[in-house]
Amino acid sequence: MRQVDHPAARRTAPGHSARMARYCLVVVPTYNEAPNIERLIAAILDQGPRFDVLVVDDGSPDGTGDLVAALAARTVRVQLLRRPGKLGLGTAYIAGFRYGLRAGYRYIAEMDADFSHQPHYLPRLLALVEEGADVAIGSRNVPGGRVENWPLTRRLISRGGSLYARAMLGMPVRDCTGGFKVFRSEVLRRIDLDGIRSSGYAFQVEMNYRCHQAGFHLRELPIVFPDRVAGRSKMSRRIVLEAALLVLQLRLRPTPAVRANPARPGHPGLPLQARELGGTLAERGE
Ligand SMILES: Nc1nc2c(ncn2[C@@H]2O[C@H](COP(=O)(O)OP(=O)(O)OP(=O)(O)O)[C@@H](O)[C@H]2O)c(=O)[nH]1
Ligand SMILES: [Mg+2]
Repeated sequence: MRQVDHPAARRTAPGHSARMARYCLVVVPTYNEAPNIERLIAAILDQGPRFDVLVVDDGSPDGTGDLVAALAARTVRVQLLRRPGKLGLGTAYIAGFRYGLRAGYRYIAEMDADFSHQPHYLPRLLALVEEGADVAIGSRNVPGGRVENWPLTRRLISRGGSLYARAMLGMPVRDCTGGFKVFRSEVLRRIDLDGIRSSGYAFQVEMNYRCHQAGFHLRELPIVFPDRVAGRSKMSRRIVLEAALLVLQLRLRPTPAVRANPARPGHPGLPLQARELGGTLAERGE
């Protein structure tokens, strides 16, 4: 099976010039998303030539990785990062972000594979960062945004969790736990990704917090968020608890939001460092 982890090596493929090289990479973490993934990738590519897709698959037993590998063999716009087992959502995002930085993408997006994050919002999220925001967040909790087909308990956990995180951490974000976002690459270079240990909802809260602390401008786009259409949820009580504890931890012991930058003091962006961008997943213990 082909593992595609050096897209730059294939950039000279015939027909490649028609696409907009390395503009926005959409990182999609997957674990057992075979019923969704092909349709999702097609829908993302349909949003226009500015969007490429990177699937970060954790050895899904249902063959998700093989489905993506077949698509990746046909177009450079689809890329696949395979990890040997279920290593967690947080490290999957980080591996995807590093991959996008290494490949030189200008914008890096993240979204779930289950169609709760609808691909047609991607151009509008991208427009927000093109127009000056540093991070654009697909939000269920601003006017015009909503969740569809979720049971009351799940709505309460989601809404309550966002209110709690916002109040405790003073973040100007109404949907703190959502994972449908577009970042300016500079933001991901500047944030200390090595310092992020959390997964699941906690990962989203921590990223928002660090971005806000670092002075980046976060904007929310109202989205309609339907429940997943196929496949199984990986949500658990543990994930909710992890997020609740993380908020307390950040409140009590705020950690530096950004990496030190002796080379360019006072500059909002950091030069790419060979160690960070060249390290393999194995070296990083993933
Ligand atoms: N690579 C990787 N992806 C994961 C892992 N856990 C979950 N995912 C993916 O992360 C995305 C979000 O997971 P979901 O199960 O949809 O979690 P959720 O959106 O909070 O829960 P539902 O609303 O019930 O779907 C999906 O695309 C999953 O396939 C993991 O350990 N590794
Ligand atoms: Mg989901």
